[in-house]
Amino acid sequence: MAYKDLHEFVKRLEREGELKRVPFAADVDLEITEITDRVSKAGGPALLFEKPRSAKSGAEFAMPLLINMLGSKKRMELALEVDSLEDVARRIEDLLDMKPPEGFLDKVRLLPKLSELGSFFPKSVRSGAVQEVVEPDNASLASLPIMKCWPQDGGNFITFPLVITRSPKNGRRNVGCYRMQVYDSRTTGMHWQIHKGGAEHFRWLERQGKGRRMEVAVALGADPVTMLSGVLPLPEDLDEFLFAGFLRQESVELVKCHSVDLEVPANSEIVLEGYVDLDDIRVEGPFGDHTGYYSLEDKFPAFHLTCLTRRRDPIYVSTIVGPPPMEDYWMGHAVERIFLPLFRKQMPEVVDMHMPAEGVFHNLIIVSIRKSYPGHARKVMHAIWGLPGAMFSKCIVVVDHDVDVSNLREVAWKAFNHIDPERDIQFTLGPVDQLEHASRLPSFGSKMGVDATTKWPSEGFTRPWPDEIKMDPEVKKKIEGIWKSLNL
Ligand SMILES: Cc1cc2nc3c(=O)[nH]c(=O)nc-3n(C[C@H](O)[C@H](O)[C@H](O)COP(=O)(O)O)c2cc1C
Ligand SMILES: [Mn+2]
Repeated sequence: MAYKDLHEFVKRLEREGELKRVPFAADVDLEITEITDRVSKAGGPALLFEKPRSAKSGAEFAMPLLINMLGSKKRMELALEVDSLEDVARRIEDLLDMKPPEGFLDKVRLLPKLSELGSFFPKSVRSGAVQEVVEPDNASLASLPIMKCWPQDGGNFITFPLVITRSPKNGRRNVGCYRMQVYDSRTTGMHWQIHKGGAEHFRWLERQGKGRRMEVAVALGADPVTMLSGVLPLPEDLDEFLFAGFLRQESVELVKCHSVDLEVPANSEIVLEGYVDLDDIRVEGPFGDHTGYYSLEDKFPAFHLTCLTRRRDPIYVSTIVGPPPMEDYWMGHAVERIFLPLFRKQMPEVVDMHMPAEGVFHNLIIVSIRKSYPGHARKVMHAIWGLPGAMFSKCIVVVDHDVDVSNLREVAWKAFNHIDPERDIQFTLGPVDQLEHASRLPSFGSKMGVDATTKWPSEGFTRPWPDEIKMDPEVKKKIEGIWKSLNL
C-alpha cells in the first residue's frame, strides 16, 4: 500500500530508525544547513526540526521542518517501498517488454497488466487534507520555515517544491521541482531553467499571445513518491503524476485548487496558488547549488501568491544542495536506476550506467556497452546527448560491457589504458545545463565523450590489443586452498 501522505512516511522512517527529531531551536538561516550537512555527509538519518526559528524575522515557526528525507539508499527504498531499486527497474522492464498478445491465452494474461496500468492514472477527488485551512486573502509565506541555505545566497529559498503548470499550447500538465526565492511574503522567484517543462509552458504563453499571466500551483510536501516525481527527467508532455501513480502502484489523488484552474495532490501538506507574469521578470540568485558552487544571479519570472491552503498540522519539507554528496545524490541515483530500463529500450547495447556524486549528475556519465560495430561508443554518446536530462552530460565515458561502472578505480584504470587521447575523444557543441559555470556562454558549450572501449581493426586500429592480466585458475584454486595456512 502506497503511503497515504507525508505523515505516514515520517512515521515509517521513525519506526525504522531513519529519522531523528531535533528539539533544538535551529535558525532557518544557515544553522539548519550546517547541522543537516554534517548528518548527510556522515550517512545519517532524516531530520525533523521541531522548533525552527528565524533570528532575522524573530519568528518561531509553528510547523516542523523535515529535511534529508530521501538522503540514503535505505530511505529511497523505503520511499519507493522496494527492497532494492532494481525492483523498480524490473517493473519498468516488464512493462516495456509487453508484446502484442498472440493468442486468446496471451490476451487473457495481458488483461490484469493492462487494467493495472489503467488504475495508475491520477484520480480527481472532491476534497483533500491540503484544504483543511484556506487562506485566500491573507495568504502569506511568513509562517513557513523557509531556509537561507548558504552564506552568499540571495535570500531564503523554497528548495523542494512541486511546481504544477498547464501548457498553454495543449493543456497538458507538467510537474517540476524548481526552487523559489522569497522576495516578500507574497512573491517569490520561479527558477525553472530554460530547458525545463515549466519554462516551455511559459514560452508558449508568450507565443500564444492570448494573455500575460499563467496560473501556477506549488505543492509543498506530499507522499514521497509524488514528491520524487517532480525531479524525474520525463519526456515533455508525459504527466509526472501518472508516472508517480505507476511507481507507487496507486493513483495520485488530485483536488481542484481554490483560486486557480489547476489540480494538486490532495494529500499535500501545503499548496501555494498563484501566477507568473510575462511582464514581471526579476533577478534570481545567487544560490549555493548542487555543483558545490553558487549559481549566479540570472533573470527568472516572479511567482505571485494568491491563495495558500494547508493541513491543520503541516510539515514543511526542505532539502539542501551543496558540495556533494548530499540528499540530491540519492535522488539522482534513484533516477539513474529507474531510467536505466528506458535508456536500454532506446539503446539495448547499454549494459549499465553510473553517475558518481563528484560529477554532480550533469558533469559525468559512465556507461558500459556491448560493442557490436565500429564507432559504436560514439553512437551511444550522441544518443545520450539527445535524451531529456542526460542531454546535459558534459563528459560521457564509454567502457566495454565487462567493466563495473560503479567501481571508479576499475573505470579509471581501464579508461586511461584504452585511450589514444587525440583519437578517442569526441568533442561536440550543444546545450549545457543552465547551472554550468565553465561553459563559454550560458547554457551553450562543449561536451566531451571518451571512447574507452577496446579498439577494433575495423576502426582503424591494426595493432594487436593485449589481454587483461588474469591468474591461471588452477593456481588460484590451489593457493586459495592453502591460503590460511600460509599465515600471511
Ligand atoms: C533538490 C532539487 C532542486 C532542483 N532545483 C531546480 C531548479 O531550481 N530549477 C530547475 O530548473 N531544475 C531544478 N531541479 C531539477 C529538476 O527538478 C529536474 O530537471 C526535473 O526533471 C524537471 O522537471 P521537468 O522536466 O518537468 O521540467 C532540481 C532538482 C532537485 C533534486
Ligand atoms: Mn516534465
